Amino acid sequence: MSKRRLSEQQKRRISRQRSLGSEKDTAPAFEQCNGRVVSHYGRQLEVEDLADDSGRTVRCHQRANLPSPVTGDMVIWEKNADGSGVVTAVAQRRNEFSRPDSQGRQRPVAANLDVVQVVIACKPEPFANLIDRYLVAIENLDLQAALVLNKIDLGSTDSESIDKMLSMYSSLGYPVFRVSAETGAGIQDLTHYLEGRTTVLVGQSGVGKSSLLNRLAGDQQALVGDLSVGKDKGTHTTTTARLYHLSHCDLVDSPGIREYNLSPFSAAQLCQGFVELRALAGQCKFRNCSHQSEPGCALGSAAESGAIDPRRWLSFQRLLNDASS
Ligand SMILES: Nc1nc2c(ncn2[C@@H]2O[C@H](COP(=O)(O)OP(=O)(O)O)[C@@H](O)[C@H]2O)c(=O)[nH]1
Ligand SMILES: [Mg+2]
Ligand SMILES: [Zn+2]
Repeated sequence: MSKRRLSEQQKRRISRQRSLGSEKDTAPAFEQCNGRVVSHYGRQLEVEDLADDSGRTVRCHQRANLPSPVTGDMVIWEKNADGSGVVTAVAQRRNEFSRPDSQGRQRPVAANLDVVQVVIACKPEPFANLIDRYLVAIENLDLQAALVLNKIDLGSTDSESIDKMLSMYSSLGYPVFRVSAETGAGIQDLTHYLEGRTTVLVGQSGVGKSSLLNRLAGDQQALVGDLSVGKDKGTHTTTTARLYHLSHCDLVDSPGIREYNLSPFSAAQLCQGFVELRALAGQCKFRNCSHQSEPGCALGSAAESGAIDPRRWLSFQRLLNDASS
């Protein structure tokens, strides 16, 4: 057989790839999709049938050669005779939020988002750099970040410094909310902000993400109640992100993580990720400035003059120290 001729197997594979839209230019548009991935368990997907407003979901398998869909992905699926489904194409993602797995590989958590809401709590207290790490990741993905302090009903031994820190983030332009999922304090403002958007809740395990989801669901709690809060109930929600349609917004509850142990950012990603440093990074005396106490460093001068918050500067320096290149 001539080398230039494709084998029957190759031909079949190519035509299958085309029909499945696994290539960028053949991926279906959102309008063509009849399903949205609500959650996934291994290779099994729970897909919302978009044919009507019922919110009905179908258990689907995915065709083997498809890129792994994640929560929030728009898909085309077909019904099997047994009532289950098969996902045959995945639309090009508008964006995705990813984080490293235990081996340090970036794994997408959810796709097609408007906001990444970083949840912290008075207890457990956020560990150093956590918020800045999240913000660097979010800024580099070109997503909108918002900060939520939960459990304000508990107070904190250090509530003054947490408050000062949040005010600083607010002055950088980040929306900041102080709430209690327990008492409902501050929830109205947050509800207002989330309206019409798709938001993923991220943050350390135990900060109250699932509780917030429940509180935000209000009288729709039945929708999420049995699946979210607690260690014993709905165990699958602790291992995979899940999309919920509330009457006013879409929320993705993500599994808790003990730490946000990112593979190190590059220096360029850090400059991009610290919004107050972004514009300064091109103004250093040396083009290859490492921003670690070189003469003529525009960032260093700004820090010295007090134009940059000392805590943020310290955090930037620490992350720079671990920078990959
Ligand atoms: N006091 C208080 N406890 C809360 C609040 N929100 C959540 N909790 C508790 O914090 C624990 C962890 O909540 P959970 O929603 O499972 O956190 P997740 O791991 O981030 O989803 C649970 O025992 C909740 O009852 C709050 O606003 N105030
Ligand atoms: Mg949870
Ligand atoms: Zn510099």
